[in-house]
Amino acid sequence: MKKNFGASGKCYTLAAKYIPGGVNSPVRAFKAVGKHPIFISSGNGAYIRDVDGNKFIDYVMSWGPLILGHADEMVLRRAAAAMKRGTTFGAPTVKEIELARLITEIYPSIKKVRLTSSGTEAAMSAIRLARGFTGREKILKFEGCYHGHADSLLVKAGSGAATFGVPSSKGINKSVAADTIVVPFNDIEKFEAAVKREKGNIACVILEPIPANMGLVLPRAGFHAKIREITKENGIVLIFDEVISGFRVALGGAQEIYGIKPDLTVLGKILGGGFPIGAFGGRDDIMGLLAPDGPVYQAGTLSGNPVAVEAGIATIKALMKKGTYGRLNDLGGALEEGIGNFLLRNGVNVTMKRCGSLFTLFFTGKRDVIDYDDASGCDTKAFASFFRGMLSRGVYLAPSQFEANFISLKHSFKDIKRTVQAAEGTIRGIKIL
Ligand code: HOZ
Repeated sequence: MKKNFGASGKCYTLAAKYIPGGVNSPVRAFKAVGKHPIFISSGNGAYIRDVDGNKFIDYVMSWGPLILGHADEMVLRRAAAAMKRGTTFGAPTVKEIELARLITEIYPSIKKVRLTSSGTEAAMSAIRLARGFTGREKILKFEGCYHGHADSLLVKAGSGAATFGVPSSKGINKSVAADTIVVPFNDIEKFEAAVKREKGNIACVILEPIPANMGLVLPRAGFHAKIREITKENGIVLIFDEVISGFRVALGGAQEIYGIKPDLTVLGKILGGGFPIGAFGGRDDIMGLLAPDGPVYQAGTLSGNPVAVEAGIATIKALMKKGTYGRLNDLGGALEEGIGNFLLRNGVNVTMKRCGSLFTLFFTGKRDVIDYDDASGCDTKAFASFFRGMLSRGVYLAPSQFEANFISLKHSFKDIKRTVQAAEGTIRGIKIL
């Protein structure tokens, strides 16, 4: 069980000389789990190997894109073929039409879609578009929801911002932050009151319909429907950020599950099959305001990159095959049942939240977790011990209490069983508040 992480430690020391914090995205630094990060050398299916030669069952899966697992043969083949034809042109390619058409067929709320290079860019552009469309300045988001790191969205944000206690980052002008209204997730009364108070000022409401950046939090019954109703009544653009939930909880994302039609949708992650991509799309009349058709500007050198587009098409087509979401749900169910039974038998105060192949274990004490306040009340020290214990047992989880974990189609029931055993062994040794 004892693993050697010496080579990763050396890499980290060297990386910190040249890269702030030694990483290119904060949550990767493992700071919240009291360890230096492991440096990855390769990935295959459900597994990764680090530079020390340790092998892990991976539940980070690059934070969501790898629903088909690492180095999926078909995605590699298609991406390699695309690369041979040239890696980028800064000009339209035929495959972009195919991906855009696929998206509009799978997401009936999306009539037109524009591709970007990341989810951050897509969310930022969707906000600008909503402001351009309504002529209003304020936006409303929910506490603990994360929509990338554009200024106006980095207010009470989840993910790494929550992990490191800077949910509202320094460097953001007060005037920008003042235009972002924040209300607790799952609290329809506070939402309604905020809309009433700001009557006529709110351009858009943006939410992760299934928040996965404060750990995984599930929406209360009827929450989305009420938001849809209120936004419609008040001429507010409703934006679903489905960067994580899109193609993950169902092919058509959370909007398919809950039967809601947002005005705009933000996509990313799985859409690029492991390559950088983002997208935003929605109603024809709103998307029609984008340059060059309209006055709202948005652009990008690598937008619609041909390699990412090809990998995305290959991934979506694989997901369209019968039984994929059933299998993902069965794997998630087996994990939940295995860990849940153990927690119950032993009276452990850990709550597991799951939606299909997404899950988080909250070290809560006895409470349920329905919003950011609940999540941030967790015993993060106990979580850190859990993380380290799992790592030493060969299971690589998201290194923060405020993130979700991802199961891929390459995970097997044997992997799940091993993970349950590792969790049992680890949790037994932890003191939880
Ligand atoms: N924002 C990602 C987690 N929700 C982290 C991205 C990364 O560190 O790769």
